[in-house]
Amino acid sequence: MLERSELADNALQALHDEDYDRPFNTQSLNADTLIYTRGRPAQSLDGEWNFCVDLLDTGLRQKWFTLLPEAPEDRIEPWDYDPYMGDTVPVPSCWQMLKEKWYFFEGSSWYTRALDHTPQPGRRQVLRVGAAQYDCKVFLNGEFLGNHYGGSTPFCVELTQSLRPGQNWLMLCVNNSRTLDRVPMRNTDWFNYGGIYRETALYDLPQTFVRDLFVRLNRDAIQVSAQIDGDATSARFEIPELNISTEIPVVDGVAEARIPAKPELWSPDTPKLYDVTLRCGEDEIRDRVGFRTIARRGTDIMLNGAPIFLRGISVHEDDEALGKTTTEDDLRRRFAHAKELGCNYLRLAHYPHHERAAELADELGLMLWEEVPVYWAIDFANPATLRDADNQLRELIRRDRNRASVIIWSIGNENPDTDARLAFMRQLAETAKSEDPTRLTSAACLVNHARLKIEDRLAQHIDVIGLNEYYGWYEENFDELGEIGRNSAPDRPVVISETGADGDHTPHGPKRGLFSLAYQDEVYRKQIATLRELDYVKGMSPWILYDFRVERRQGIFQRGWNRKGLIAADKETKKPAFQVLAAYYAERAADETRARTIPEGATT
Ligand code: GCB
Repeated sequence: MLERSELADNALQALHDEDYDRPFNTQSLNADTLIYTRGRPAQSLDGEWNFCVDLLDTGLRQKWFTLLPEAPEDRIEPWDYDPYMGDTVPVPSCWQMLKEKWYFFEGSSWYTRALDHTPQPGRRQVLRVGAAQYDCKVFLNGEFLGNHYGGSTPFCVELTQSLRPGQNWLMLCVNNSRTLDRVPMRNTDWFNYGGIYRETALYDLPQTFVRDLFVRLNRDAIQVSAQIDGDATSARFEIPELNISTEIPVVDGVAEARIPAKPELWSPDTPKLYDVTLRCGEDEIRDRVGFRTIARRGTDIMLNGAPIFLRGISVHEDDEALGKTTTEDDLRRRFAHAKELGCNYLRLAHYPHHERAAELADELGLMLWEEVPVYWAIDFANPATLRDADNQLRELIRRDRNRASVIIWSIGNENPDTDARLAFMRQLAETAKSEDPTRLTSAACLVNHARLKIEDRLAQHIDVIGLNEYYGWYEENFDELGEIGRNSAPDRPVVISETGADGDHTPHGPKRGLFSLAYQDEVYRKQIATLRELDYVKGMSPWILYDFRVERRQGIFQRGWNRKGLIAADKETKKPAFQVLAAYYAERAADETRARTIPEGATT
């Protein structure tokens, strides 16, 4: 099909053109086209979409997006894809979880659905996709509207100019190939899911609307920065509970104000949130925002001016049945387990998780580390890769910078200490500070195993040194961990961003030695005994809350799973190490409460 149609310049062009995708790799949908959508009415586009996997990229070569609905018997060419009939899949979902034959499929897939539209004069229509893994090209009624890179951040595309009255056809080409220039690259220790796996929605906006809003505490004031699209001279900002109702002038599309205020501070113990509204002309966005400060002082992490210890756990976005698709129940269960463990903090590894996670953490009083997938080997010398990583970081920050729960932006994980990597990561650290100067930056840094010392040039460019160490697992000699502790004198806080061991809880699991539950339990005990002696360690997020699916683990005890979870992949079965960590965190929490309630100088 189409090889012989007038769409190709000559009959065989589509078969010979290996640059077929170049016109569509524009990355034109990015942080600058993102729209802040919290509190806005939306028309959900979730539900059944027509679907087809496309291993050979025939769709882009043949321009499937130009196919317009035509009854099969009226067609004058044989179609290689039927966008308007045939297989459907639910959106959101990961295709691997839907059919066995799609389990290992990596490549392009096509999603098509109808969109009914009644045009209203003076309104603008915007499609928002919560996340599509990894590259997504958007077409409407045969027209290419834009392309997004990055598998875990949202993107928006304006449809206004291309929408027709009546029925429209929306087609998304989603590609999850692992390539050298992407972020992450080809090799990861998690499963490479594919698809539109977060919510899709249509927003109906007035001509002039609020594109972006950033609200935060700045000493004795609330600082508001908003970006307005269209003509506006002022916007009204309100926090009724604080008696704030302020008209902010809009100059060149920017509204900026510093409003004196003394809000009750957000903390894990008192997760206080305020209703916040910004109105501009006919447009309005609403959010619930908490106010707090987070800073570093020497080797301390200070929350609202007082030192804290981050009692954390790492977590992936992974589910036995749903893959990367996240549900409200799943998030609530995850946070309930974290609380049961005694956590006040979670590391959302290794990519931006569903935005609902930070909203819920705001409500429940949990602090978060959020991360971009600059993981292991990345093409650090490639400017296109840097542009992609930088954009993913901006999108994450713009999505979540009104969430009090988020205290750390992490810019990478276990990257080799080369000059190219340092330049790449310094740029990301600068981006994080320019997008949001109110939070801490971090990255999982390196230990010099030969010199037994924390040694990573990146450490100077971030606020908190994340450290992944697996003494007792990948590193055999446990005593070396204590030695690293003694040999290192970091000038800023260290958080143990990972440590742990696999434990196979199934009947296949061994009774002792590596992969046994007893061994995992023992590693936790030893880690805790060593780390508690290091006064610059200001938190930990052991690896990991739940077992998770991964292609690169095929040992007899792994069988396609990373089994370092404190809870098995069923998200129910707790392993004994869970209680070991819970006991330590209970002890730390009790110490903190005692320190807060006993006046300084008093003896017990
Ligand atoms: C790490 C990685 C993490 C892996 C973990 C492991 O250092 O950061 O992604 O899953 O170790 O289990 O080996």
